[in-house]
Amino acid sequence: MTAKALIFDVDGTLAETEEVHRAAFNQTFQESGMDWDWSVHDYTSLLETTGGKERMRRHRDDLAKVFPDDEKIVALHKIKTEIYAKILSEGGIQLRPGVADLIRNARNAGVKVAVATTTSRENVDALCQSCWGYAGVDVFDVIAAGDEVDLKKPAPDVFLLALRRLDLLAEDVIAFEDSLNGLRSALAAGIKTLVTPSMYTAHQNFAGAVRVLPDLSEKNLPKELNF
Ligand code: XBP
Ligand code: MG
Repeated sequence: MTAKALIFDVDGTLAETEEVHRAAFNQTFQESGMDWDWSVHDYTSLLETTGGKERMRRHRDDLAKVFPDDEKIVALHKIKTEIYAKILSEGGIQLRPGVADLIRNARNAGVKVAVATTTSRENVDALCQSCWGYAGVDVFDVIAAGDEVDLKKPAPDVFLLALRRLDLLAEDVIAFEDSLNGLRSALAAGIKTLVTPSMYTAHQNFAGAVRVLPDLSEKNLPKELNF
């Protein structure tokens, strides 16, 4: 399983950020005078829809409402992104075990590291600043974000974009994902994928993954990834 690059999902894989996203959504709803308030249970099911705007549209449609309309959802999502960045800037999150070492060791060994995420580049930067103290481009060689592609995960688009930017083939890389939508996306791009389930995805079935690991600590990694 030798690789020229590692491609990481962000939410749930680098850190348990979905709890921060959920808090940011709920604060947005409250500040906007809405009665939406997503519990962990609600959010587990809502996460089947990737992307924050798409998730809000789905919730509105589930309620069979017309408000908030799509334009309002774009405005709500802007507020949510600001709140998310603020929570992270206050030190609201830590990387999952093994992530920092794996990324540092890979780079030191000349293996490239990339991101393929549903969230925005803005949110990747907020996480990198909070956890590494650097912008995303200083932590990763390549960033491919959800707002840069036509179709979000489980479509392969964001992984294909990461491969193009790395100038590598699918067979040259390994992906790291925490969710079934992410696994499907990476597999559809033809990429071998390791899964580290997160708090919202532990119940999912990861058939097709090369490994399912509790986390990315050195002791759990296949020897080819102990750089
Ligand atoms: C993560 C997501 C994202 C975040 C919110 O999926 O679906 O939508 O929940 O981010 P993955 P935005 O980990 O598979 O990439 O609100 O910026 O869309
Ligand atoms: Mg994820």
